[in-house]
Amino acid sequence: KNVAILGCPFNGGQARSGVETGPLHVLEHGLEEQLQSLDWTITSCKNLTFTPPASDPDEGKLKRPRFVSESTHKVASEVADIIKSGSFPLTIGGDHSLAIGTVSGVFSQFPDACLIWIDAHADINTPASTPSGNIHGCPVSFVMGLADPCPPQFEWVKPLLKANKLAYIGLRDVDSGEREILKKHNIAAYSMHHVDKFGIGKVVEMALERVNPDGSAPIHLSLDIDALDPQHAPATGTPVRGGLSLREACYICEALAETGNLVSMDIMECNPVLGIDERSVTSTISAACSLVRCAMGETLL
Ligand code: DIR
Ligand code: MN
Ligand code: MN
Ligand code: MN
Repeated sequence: KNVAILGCPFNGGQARSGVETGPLHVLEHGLEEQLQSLDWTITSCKNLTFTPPASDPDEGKLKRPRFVSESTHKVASEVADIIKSGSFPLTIGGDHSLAIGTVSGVFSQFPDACLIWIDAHADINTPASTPSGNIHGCPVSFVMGLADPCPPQFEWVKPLLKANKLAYIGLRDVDSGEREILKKHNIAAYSMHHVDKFGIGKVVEMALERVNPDGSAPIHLSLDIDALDPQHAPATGTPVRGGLSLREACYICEALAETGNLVSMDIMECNPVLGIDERSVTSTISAACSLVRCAMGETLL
């Protein structure tokens, strides 16, 4: 069991600074030691550096397109290299636009993989539908090739993700343009309503059945900490009330670990600067570390 930790102190996909300090806080919380005690060998632990271009005018509504494109391109090649070297890429954000890179890297190496996206938001806005212009609300549309036309800065992004290989859990703040996309492409999307109605166990089972019916596909997990209810993870850029309990989110991670098919994970959008006090920062970071441990084999008994 080899893991390579990729710290991505990147904030260019949204407007609130501080999210770039997420990786440092997560590592300072002792994540490496925690993974070692789960019998993982840490083959590398590096922090990428991201430098914004001198000039980065909007592309249509999209903000900081060059910075996001160059940064995520770098992440894509790092993630692909980690997989080639036989390690599990654990990518720590940074904002969720980074997933343009992680998903591109994973799917370049595992073309038949599926993607489980745990988030309050669907992050599937296109350059046309985005209400904010923040690219962290768009990464899924980019890796599916729904951005039509593809913004010139992102021509390197290949449409590697098919609609039937994507499932969401935890949604509760979905823009109207995103709803149309989810419906049009018949994407497996489980909102908090479904979690309430069926329970988290059944929801995970249904999600996996949709994207991975024969149970053999490699799985990439992309986890936005704002999927958690703000009572458990307050220090994040776009908190939305009515979210997953810490146990529900841990359960998702445990269930994915149990499949034995998890090949890569992202933990994104911890913003320590937005914690109102030390306790709210610590609870957010410690929740993030718990989720990673659950996905990487920690069990309660
Ligand atoms: C909104 C918010 N859907 C947008 N998205 C967020 O800006 O596209 N994603 N916060 O994490
Ligand atoms: Mn986000
Ligand atoms: Mn989110
Ligand atoms: Mn997100």
